[in-house]
Amino acid sequence: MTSATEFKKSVEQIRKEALQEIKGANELGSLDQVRIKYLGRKGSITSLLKGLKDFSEKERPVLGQLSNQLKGNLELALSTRMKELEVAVGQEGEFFDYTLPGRGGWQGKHHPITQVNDRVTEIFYGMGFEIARGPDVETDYYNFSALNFPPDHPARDMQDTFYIKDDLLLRTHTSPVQVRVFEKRKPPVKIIAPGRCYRNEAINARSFCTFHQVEGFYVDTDVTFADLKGVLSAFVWELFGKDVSLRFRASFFPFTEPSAEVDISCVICGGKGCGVCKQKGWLEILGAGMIDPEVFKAVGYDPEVYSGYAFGLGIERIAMLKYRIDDIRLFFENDLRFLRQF
Ligand code: 2NM
Repeated sequence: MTSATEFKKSVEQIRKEALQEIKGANELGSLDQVRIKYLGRKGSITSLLKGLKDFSEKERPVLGQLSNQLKGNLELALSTRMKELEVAVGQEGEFFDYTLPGRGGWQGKHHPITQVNDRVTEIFYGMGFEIARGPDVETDYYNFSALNFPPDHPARDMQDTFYIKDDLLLRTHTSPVQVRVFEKRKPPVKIIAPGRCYRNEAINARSFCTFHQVEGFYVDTDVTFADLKGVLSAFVWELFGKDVSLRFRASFFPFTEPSAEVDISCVICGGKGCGVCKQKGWLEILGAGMIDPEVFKAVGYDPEVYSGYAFGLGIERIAMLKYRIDDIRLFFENDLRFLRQF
């Protein structure tokens, strides 16, 4: 049985010893031993608190408060010392191998549509075509009237074209760029116009509200349909290889006469017939023709002096064939799991 005075003495004694040992601990392991010695289940402070029950009701609160102060005191000293030792470990003890090679960053890439657009553009550039661009927002004149679309042509319907105002619309093809070039320049002109187009169509695996076109034309004093066949054949063979055959089918466009749709032998099955070409052995990839005299009249070229060909192709269509993609919407979702494959 100890007296209150003796109890107070041993509180001070424990405080002195414990603080000294905490200060003296030089690594986290020995510091933890100090913690166990004083604050552990069988530690000196724990037994001190247990001894409180032997004191009178009068003495107990004062002695209890003293013991709790001691406990708080030591806990603070322990955690302070622990932080000091942790910092020291980080600065001196931990092994850092600065000869290790760095972790490579992510390599960015061009979107597959950009890649195909650049390739198509490069091929025509190599055949002497200049590159022209124009605005995405166009007037009815440049998008339709100057290109010989009659006032009641279905493409002019709200159902097919995104109108901004009465006379302002999102271009449905890149042909208005041609009209702007014709207005500014005199033949010979040999130009391609790559760019984004917009159509108010029902969205599905095959068609989307926006897509990319490359259109081209050549106007001079004696341009013929044979020149058109030559340039398109050279383009197809450069893009898909020499084994591919071309087929020109008669067609209709308001801005060309005669007009043709150009098929290539199926790049998947080689022409035998498969799911991609729907057993036909042929794939449509281009529209083309000789520029209609009405277009020349609209821009002030004399159709008696000049002739020219024009053609247009869809970048998404070519990218889908090249990479065997069956849904056009994948190009516009920007899902990295898709884009990282190109
Ligand atoms: C196509 C198909 C056929 C075309 C015509 C013209 C212009 F302005 F010179 F008359 N530009 N593009 C044309 C002709 C476009 O795309 C399928």
